[in-house]
Amino acid sequence: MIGPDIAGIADKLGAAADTATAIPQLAAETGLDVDTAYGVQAALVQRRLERGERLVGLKMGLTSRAKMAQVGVDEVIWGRLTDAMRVPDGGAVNPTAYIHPRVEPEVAFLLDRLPEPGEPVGDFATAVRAVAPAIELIDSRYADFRFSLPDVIADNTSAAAFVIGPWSPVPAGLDNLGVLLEVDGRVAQVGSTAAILGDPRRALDEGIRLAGRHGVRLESGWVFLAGAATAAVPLRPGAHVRAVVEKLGTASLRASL
Ligand code: 0L1
Ligand code: MG
Repeated sequence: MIGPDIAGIADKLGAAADTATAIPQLAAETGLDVDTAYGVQAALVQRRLERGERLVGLKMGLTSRAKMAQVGVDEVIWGRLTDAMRVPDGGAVNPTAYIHPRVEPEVAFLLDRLPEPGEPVGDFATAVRAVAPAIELIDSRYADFRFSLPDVIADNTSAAAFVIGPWSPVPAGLDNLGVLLEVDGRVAQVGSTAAILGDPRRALDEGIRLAGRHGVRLESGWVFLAGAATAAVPLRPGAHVRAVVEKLGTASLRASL
């Protein structure tokens, strides 16, 4: 039996991102399942690497109930981050370069000494060198931000850009820190790091486990976005967005007009 055309689907998703043009969902029509969708994601990111981008980390998606409810999907997923997706803290993005950008407050880890594949993270402070507040900019390449689980996995879990705030040493607890997402100085979302799988440290175990199933090993020096603490909000032209995470500080970005 002939399977889905992985390269062809990756080309469609890549072109949608490059031209900021939404496309219809692909999974049902092409017979994509979760495993094949991760193959599409690898091919999609490979296109970026072939044009000179570097793999700099991993992100977890749908780690909170709010996010799962927002998109109608109920499994944790992971995607790949490249250097071209990183926006300096306080920097600007052009919202017209995206289809329907949304922003969400996250917690980032700077990875250090990770366990062997298949092993759980024993000592978190050994595996993670530093933590930071972060903003993820997500942009589904599918029309109306609607997709099935294989669709969103193939689309690199809607990854588009990210901002990392100042790194701090790993604090004693990360499991119930207050989180705000402010837009133009007003609070748009309120949450807690507890929304990230009960404790964002759990996201690292999940990332190692789930990526390992597809032969991907996390590396020292990589960034790891543990997941969003609230639902995502649309990024409007001219908006100033700030994520505030208790004990960790802030990360911000501006959308140009
Ligand atoms: O980072 C995320 O949680 C996004 C995962 C994909 C779902 C979405 O696009 O909202
Ligand atoms: Mg996210």
